[in-house]
Amino acid sequence: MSEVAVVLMAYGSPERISDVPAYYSDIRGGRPIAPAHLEDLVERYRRLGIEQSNPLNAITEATRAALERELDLPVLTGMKHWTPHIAEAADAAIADGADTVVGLVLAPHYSRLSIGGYRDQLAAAVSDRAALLFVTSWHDDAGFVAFLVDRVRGSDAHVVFTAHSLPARILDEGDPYRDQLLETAELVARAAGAERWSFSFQSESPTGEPWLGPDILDHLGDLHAAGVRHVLVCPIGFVSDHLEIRWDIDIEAQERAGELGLRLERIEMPNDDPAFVRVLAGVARRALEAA
Ligand code: FEC
Repeated sequence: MSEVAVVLMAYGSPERISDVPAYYSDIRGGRPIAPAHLEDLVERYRRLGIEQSNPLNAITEATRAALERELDLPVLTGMKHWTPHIAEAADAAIADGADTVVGLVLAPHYSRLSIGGYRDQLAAAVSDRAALLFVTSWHDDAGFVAFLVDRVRGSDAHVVFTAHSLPARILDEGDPYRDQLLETAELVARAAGAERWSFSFQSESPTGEPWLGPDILDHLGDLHAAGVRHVLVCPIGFVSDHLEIRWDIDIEAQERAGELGLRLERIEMPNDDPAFVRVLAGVARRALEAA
C-alpha cells in the first residue's frame, strides 16, 4: 500500500505589507523592479486593508483543510512565491512517510509560464524520493464546468470570462493556455445557456513586452460601444478572492464600468465552497486512479 499525500499549490500572497518587496522580488526572479511599480503594488495591498495580516493566504488554508477532510489524505499547501514554499510542502509530505505525491495547482489552465513553473518546483523538490503524479490541467473537468455553470446560469447579463494575461510570445511557442481558456469558457457558456458572452484577459504586468489581449478594461469599452449595459464577470482562470480579483476586477474594472455607465457584477469565487472542494477532490482522485 502506498502512502499518498497531496501538495496543493497556490500563487501565494505576502502575509503583511512589509513582505511586499521580498514577495515581488520572488515573482521577478531577481530581475530588477522599477521603484514606481513596487510603490504601486504596495499601495494596492494597502488599499485592500492588508497591513499586518492578509486574509488571502487564509483562504488557501481553508481550502486545504477542507480538501484534506474530503480526501481523508494529508494535504499540504505549497506556495509558488511565498511561504510555505512548494519545496517545503514536498519535504514535509515525504518526511511524514509519503511515497506518492499528487501535485495539484489552484489554477485550472496549463501554461509553461504558470502551471509549468509549479511543476518544475515540485518535481525538483520531490526528485527521486517519491512518485510524482502531477495534474497538468483541469480546465475541462466536468465537475469544475458544472460548478461554474451554477454560478452563471439564470443571469441575463453579457458574461465576460476572464483569466490572467501572459506575454503574447507564448503563442509562438505553441502554449495551450489560451485554447484551454476558450474551451472552458465555451463549455460553461453552452451548458449555462448564456446567449451573449465573450472572453478577455486581465491583470497584465508592466514587463515591457506585449501581453495577450484584449484586456478587460478595453473590452468593457468595446462592449459598451456595442450596446451592452450589464456584464457578469466570470474569472475562470482563478479560484480564490485574491489581489487579481479584489483589486483588478472589484476596483479597477468596477471603476471603468462606472465611468462607462455599465453595470458590472462578478460571480462569487470558489474559495473553499464545499462543492468546489469536491471538484478538487475528484481531480486528485482521478490522478491517483490513472497512475
Ligand atoms: O493575492 C495575491 O497577493 C497574489 C495574487 C496573484 C495571483 C496571480 C496569478 C497569476 N499570475 C500569473 C502570471 C504572472 C506573470 C507576472 C505576474 C506578476 C504578478 C505580480 C503580482 C501578482 N502577479 Fe501573477 N498573480 C498574482 C499577483 N503574474 C503582485 C507583480 C506585480 C504586478 O504585475 O502587478 C509577471 C512576472 C514578471 O514580472 O516577470 C507572468 C498567472 C497567474 C494565474 C495562475 C496562478 O494562479 O498561478 C498566469 C493569484
